[in-house]
Amino acid sequence: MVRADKGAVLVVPDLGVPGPALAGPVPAQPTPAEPVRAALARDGLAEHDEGRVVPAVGDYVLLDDAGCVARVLPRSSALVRDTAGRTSLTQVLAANVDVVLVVEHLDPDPDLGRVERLLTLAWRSGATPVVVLTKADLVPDPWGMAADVQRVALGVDVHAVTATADEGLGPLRAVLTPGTTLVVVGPSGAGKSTLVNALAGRAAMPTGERRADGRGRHTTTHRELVPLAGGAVLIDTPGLRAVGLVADAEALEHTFADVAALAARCRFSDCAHRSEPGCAVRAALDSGELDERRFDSWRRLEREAAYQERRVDARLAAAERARWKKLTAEHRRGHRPVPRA
Ligand SMILES: Nc1nc2c(ncn2[C@@H]2O[C@H](COP(=O)(O)OP(=O)(O)OP(=O)(O)O)[C@@H](O)[C@H]2O)c(=O)[nH]1
Ligand SMILES: [Mg+2]
Ligand SMILES: [Zn+2]
Repeated sequence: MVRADKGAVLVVPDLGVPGPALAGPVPAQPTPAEPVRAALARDGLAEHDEGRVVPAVGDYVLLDDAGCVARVLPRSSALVRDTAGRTSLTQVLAANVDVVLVVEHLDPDPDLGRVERLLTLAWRSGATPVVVLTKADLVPDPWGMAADVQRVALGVDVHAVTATADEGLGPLRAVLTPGTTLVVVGPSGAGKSTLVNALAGRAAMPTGERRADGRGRHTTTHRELVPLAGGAVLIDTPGLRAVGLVADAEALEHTFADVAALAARCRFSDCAHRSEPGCAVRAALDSGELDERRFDSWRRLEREAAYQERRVDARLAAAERARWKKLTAEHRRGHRPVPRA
């Protein structure tokens, strides 16, 4: 099985898992060449260019005889984030992942809004999210804190772990079945690489000390595939600074199933949940059934998703206009009177 990794391809042991068939020569493992980068350079593509499928970490790729990427195979899932760049709207963080481990530290306190944001990203990817709360050893009541996080992670398994002492990793190891791909996402310093190393049973990724203010140092600077002896694959990623959301209504409804259920009970289907009569969301906020933080978080992510959608629409419209302009110009050229000889 050949998969795209940081600028190269990596041969992941083929364990007879149903997957795309490979054509062409399979390079010896690990591949020292840089076929992915070569393909990008050849085609003049940036890593997150749109309009062409550019290999991302985790992609299955077909190589040509020269060992260059000839084709990226269709993705079963893709973890995508919004980029603020002008030339590109989205960036594929990882492709063909089965499980997204949303990694959040217990010390400093977990950021519930960030967990909700990453869960939405994960739901949208098509993979199954799992929340991993790290540094359980640094807090007196990790289970109480995990219960608080569980309240915002509906329908998602939440585990508190101490990766440095190999505590609480059992349920995660159970997920590492042959052929399964997991990606870790979360802020810098949360302990993603430490977790990857603990699950891999070797120091596959360098880890970093936290700064005095508890923030991370952005130790991991690229995304990397880490194949495990048992046949599962982990993808480590750099700490996400600000994660732009590429959400859709469905992903948000997954993350905020409680709010969505309330909103469905409002008298008006286009209720803005401000002061409309018969607003079930307002009633839940007033009674304390729904807390303001979660409501605000939902609102913010909904706004972002709507903005993202408008941006995509505007881009599509601009592309369509450009296409027509080109067609019209070609048409005119085609009908230009031929000068007499
Ligand atoms: N006490 C304690 N420290 C931990 C635990 N997990 C990770 N750490 C420490 O947290 C620091 C940051 O860990 P990393 O694994 O480098 O964090 P990261 O999420 O990969 O960070 P970036 O690569 O910057 O995104 C290191 O000093 C780890 O030893 C834990 O369970 N308990
Ligand atoms: Mg790291
Ligand atoms: Zn309402």
